[in-house]
Amino acid sequence: MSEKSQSLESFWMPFTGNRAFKKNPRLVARSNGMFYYTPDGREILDMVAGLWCCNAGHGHPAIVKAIQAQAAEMDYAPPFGFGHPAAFEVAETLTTLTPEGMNHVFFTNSGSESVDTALKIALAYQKERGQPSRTRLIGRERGYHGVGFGGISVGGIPYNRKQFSNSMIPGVDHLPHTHLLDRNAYSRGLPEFGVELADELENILTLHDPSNVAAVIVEPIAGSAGVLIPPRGYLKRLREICDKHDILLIFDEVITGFGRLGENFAAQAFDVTPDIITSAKGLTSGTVPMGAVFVRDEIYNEFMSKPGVAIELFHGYTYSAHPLAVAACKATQKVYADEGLFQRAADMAPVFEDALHSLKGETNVIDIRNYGLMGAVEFTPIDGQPGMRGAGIIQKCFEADLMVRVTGDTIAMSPPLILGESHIQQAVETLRTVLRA
Ligand code: PXG
Repeated sequence: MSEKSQSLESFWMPFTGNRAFKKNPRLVARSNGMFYYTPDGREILDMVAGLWCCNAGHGHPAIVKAIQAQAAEMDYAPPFGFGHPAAFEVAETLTTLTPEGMNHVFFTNSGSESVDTALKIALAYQKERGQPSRTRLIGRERGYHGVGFGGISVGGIPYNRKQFSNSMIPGVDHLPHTHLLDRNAYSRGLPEFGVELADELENILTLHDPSNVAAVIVEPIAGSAGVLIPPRGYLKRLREICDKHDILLIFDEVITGFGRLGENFAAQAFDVTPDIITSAKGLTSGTVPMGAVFVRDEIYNEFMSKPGVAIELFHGYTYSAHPLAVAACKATQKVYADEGLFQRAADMAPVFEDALHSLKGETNVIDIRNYGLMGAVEFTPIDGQPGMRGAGIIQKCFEADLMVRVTGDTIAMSPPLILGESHIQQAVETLRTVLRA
């Protein structure tokens, strides 16, 4: 390699402290199964599935083969006004995984695009059905819905909004977050306290009048904010309030979809059916960028019920249903089904839970929480330097051959669904050693 090609300067890295990273880069060059490999050959246990996405593990031969074959067969097909058969086929397969009555899917290329697509569908639907005053959107504090203007507007992570504060879409309110550390610390599975936080939705609706509200969007489990599990009964209550006022409920399942919680979607894990589900990540096991937005039949049918054959929704992407993504998706879904990976996630969840909770009492640990194969350990922040402890811990973990995700002073884990008990033990004992050092 030339001197120039070795420089890290040209790539402006996303959501990364570029200067800190470039002084001390954490590079991975190869992956297989549960592991990444550094350029110098160190084996790193991947307890985040890349970035919450590689649910089938890395380099699954059937998925690799499908992508290679598709690249040779047809590189690209225009999705506006033309189609390719596999896109329709995979759409039909995917809608067998959704709750009943959700049989239509719009393809995107990422979670952010899925969210902005869902918000636009919700707004357009309200107009289509003759309720044009329903324009307001409701998100939640600490919610993460990607980085589009819609997503950051309904999102509730202060840093993601601060640099763009004057450019949010108008008419958005936020529910309170549900992270009640003092009451729910060390909950296993759904926390006991906090269902009443859903009632704040009624207050927001009273303020604006429900006839002005289009949709509520929440992550069933908030991922980026540090794995915030919904209090028992909370999502059901949100659903009831939305039903009462004829408001759409959107579940952002970019992380919770495709087996993460031991079911197809969180909708099934929590037995609450939203009107729209956004997804990405596990859809293709992270192999090729792809997102999908699932809608209830009533929504799709509303758009299709008007006379004429004109375009029903003025929205779409050059790469919607890209052939490589479709091939990857089809192969990924087959791997999930053939290998029973969602059930495997359900089977491993109690082992994961016990191992994580064994860290209770370690230095600076103030909370441990988990559901399915999502888990988090929260630490006391260093005085006046929030986030510094978390940043130090992931660096030390990486040096000890373990990849975990950090958000503030919380370490999150969201491993590939193929993991075994030995991986769980390795991860937890590595973290324990790091915390004791
Ligand atoms: N919604 C949710 C719930 C997500 O978790 C997105 C939307 C956006 O997806 P894209 O594909 O546009 O990135 C996400 C993405 C983290 C982290 O810090 C989480 C995500 C992305 C990057 C980092 O944990 N989730």
